[in-house]
Amino acid sequence: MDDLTALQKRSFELRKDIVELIRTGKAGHIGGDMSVLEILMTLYLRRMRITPQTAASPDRDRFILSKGHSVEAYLTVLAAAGFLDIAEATEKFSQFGSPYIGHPNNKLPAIEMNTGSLGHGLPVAVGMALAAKMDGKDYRAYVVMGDGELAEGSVWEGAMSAAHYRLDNLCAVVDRNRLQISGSTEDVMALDDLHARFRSFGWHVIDVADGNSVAQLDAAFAQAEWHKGQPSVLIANTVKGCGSAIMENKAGWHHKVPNDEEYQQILQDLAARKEAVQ
Ligand SMILES: Cc1ncc(C[n+]2csc(CCOP(=O)(O)OP(=O)(O)O)c2C)c(N)n1
Ligand SMILES: [Mg+2]
Repeated sequence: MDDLTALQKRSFELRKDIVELIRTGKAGHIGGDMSVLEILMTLYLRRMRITPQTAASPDRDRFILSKGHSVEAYLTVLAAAGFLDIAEATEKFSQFGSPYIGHPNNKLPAIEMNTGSLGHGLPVAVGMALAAKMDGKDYRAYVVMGDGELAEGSVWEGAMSAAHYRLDNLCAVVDRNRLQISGSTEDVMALDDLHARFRSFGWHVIDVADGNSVAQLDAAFAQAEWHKGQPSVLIANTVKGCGSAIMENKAGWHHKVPNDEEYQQILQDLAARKEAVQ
């Protein structure tokens, strides 16, 4: 089995970690955790130049999870990359006084920015990428946004400035799961043709047909690294709740703690999906 297939298989173990974290903390945005997981895995376990040893280096790649409500997936992947201990994070998740709170907390290693109020990650990532250019450094800046998040006007101010400054060291990812908190993005605030919108803002657009495929994401991030003169955006077509049919593509699973029966079903589904990866 090659490395990418092994990573794809591992995604189902990490999905189980996410479910355990949410059940212990009695809170969590499970749907968006499941859609964004492979994006975070590909970045932290394949592409980004950052390790626990270099987390404070001025040359590290920068990352912002702008859709901060997916913190459970983020903690799980940070643990898989060696930045923190998943058992400790699970035990303390959502406890009073704990650093493992319901949105990213920059008191933890590798977390650059507290997020949760949607629409702020891209503008800050633009500043990071611009700073690299001004300082003559070659680190890259990555930001992951939700598709519902794109209704925030600040995203488009950031998009405009990234193209203006030709920030080819900036790569944005849209977790295009087609749902936001209360229903379909196309009903709440329509985005299509999203590719054309980003192109018209001066971005290099890369479509990722299956945004839950580590192999497809890995190739797309590589393409973004080669592309010069423009910022790149990956439009990653993901499945909200990916991993179990009871959660998939259902707006009601945006924020939800699985009950005992749902929990058993999810574990069964994750085991079957893991088995099916060859
Ligand atoms: C400025 C702001 N407005 C509203 C919210 C409440 N909120 C939390 S998650 C969410 C939906 C986001 O949808 P999307 O970006 O598509 O996330 P995903 O589907 O990946 O979970 C909303 C409206 C927020 N966190 N910040
Ligand atoms: Mg969404």
